[in-house]
Amino acid sequence: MDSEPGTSGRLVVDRHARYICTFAKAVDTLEFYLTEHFRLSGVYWGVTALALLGHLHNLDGEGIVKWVLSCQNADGGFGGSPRHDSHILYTLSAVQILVLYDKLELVDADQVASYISKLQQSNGSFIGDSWGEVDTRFSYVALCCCWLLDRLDRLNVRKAAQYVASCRNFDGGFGCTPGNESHAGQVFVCVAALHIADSLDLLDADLLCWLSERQTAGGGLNGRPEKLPDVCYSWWCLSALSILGRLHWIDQTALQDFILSCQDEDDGGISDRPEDMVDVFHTFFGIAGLCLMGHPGLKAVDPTFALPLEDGFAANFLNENE
Ligand code: GRG
Ligand code: ZN
Repeated sequence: MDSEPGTSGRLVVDRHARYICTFAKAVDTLEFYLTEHFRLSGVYWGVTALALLGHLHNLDGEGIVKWVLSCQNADGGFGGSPRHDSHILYTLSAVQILVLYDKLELVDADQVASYISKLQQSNGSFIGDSWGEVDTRFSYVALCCCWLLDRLDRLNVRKAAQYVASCRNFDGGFGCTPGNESHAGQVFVCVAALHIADSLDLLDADLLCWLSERQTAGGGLNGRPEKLPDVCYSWWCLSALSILGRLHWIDQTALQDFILSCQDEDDGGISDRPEDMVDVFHTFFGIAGLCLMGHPGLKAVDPTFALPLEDGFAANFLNENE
């Protein structure tokens, strides 16, 4: 336990695990009702963070898997909660949670892949749901989901990659659609999408030194020029740098210190920046960022699929591309 004084400056693993478990069990709070529409992603952030902390056993996995399955709709996709309309984002969260618990066989992979393949447009892009928004986030999600389901052949992968490449800007970064401003979140989804599509040749890794410029004086990373640092960019930037073999572009000691300074050392959880309120999203991305930097006491994370590497699920994929 971390009950003794002097936790300052080190990761309070047990307290973060306790924070996530307490949050998962709090079903009568205002926050619980306000987050209903994206709960499936919230569960993915929570259970993946717990797995990376080595505490996955602290939650009722069987109950979680049953709840995930109850979010699936007749069209094959998943909604953010039971009886919510399907969206590609929650479909990926569902698939990731099932992979984490090694229960992917409980879904009909063809049905889920069919839902995703219908979202691909003639120019290779993807819409997120029946409302028609296009975003490179959805390109990544489609490729990631179909890869995890072993159904990549259900997509036009080359066209998907070409569309993603068409969202590349003069500064080397990527936006959500062609011509849109570069943002570190979009850089992650585009680099990871091109990785899955085996099309990293469509980007210029050295031009992506834009990512190294995201580190601010306090060690934290921001998502675009002139913006404040935020713990979640530790993931969005570092995962892309890790895929490109350029983690050394960042001062990792300074970034780890920044993430540690965003911990609630008493009650656990990590916030976006020092002194702010903690939340499960930043707790997950802070821990996952630390994992990418090999922080002691944490499991390794896959930068492309955002899942623990422990079970070696992606090992063959990574080896093929090295
Ligand atoms: C499996 C890890 C994983 C992701 C699934 C949803 C998704 C795919 C990716 C999201 C990528 C993305 C766009 C992340 C950025 C999120 C974020 C911090 C947005 C905030 O943007 P602004 O403009 O913040 O509000 P700044 O920091 O620019 O002020
Ligand atoms: Zn953030």
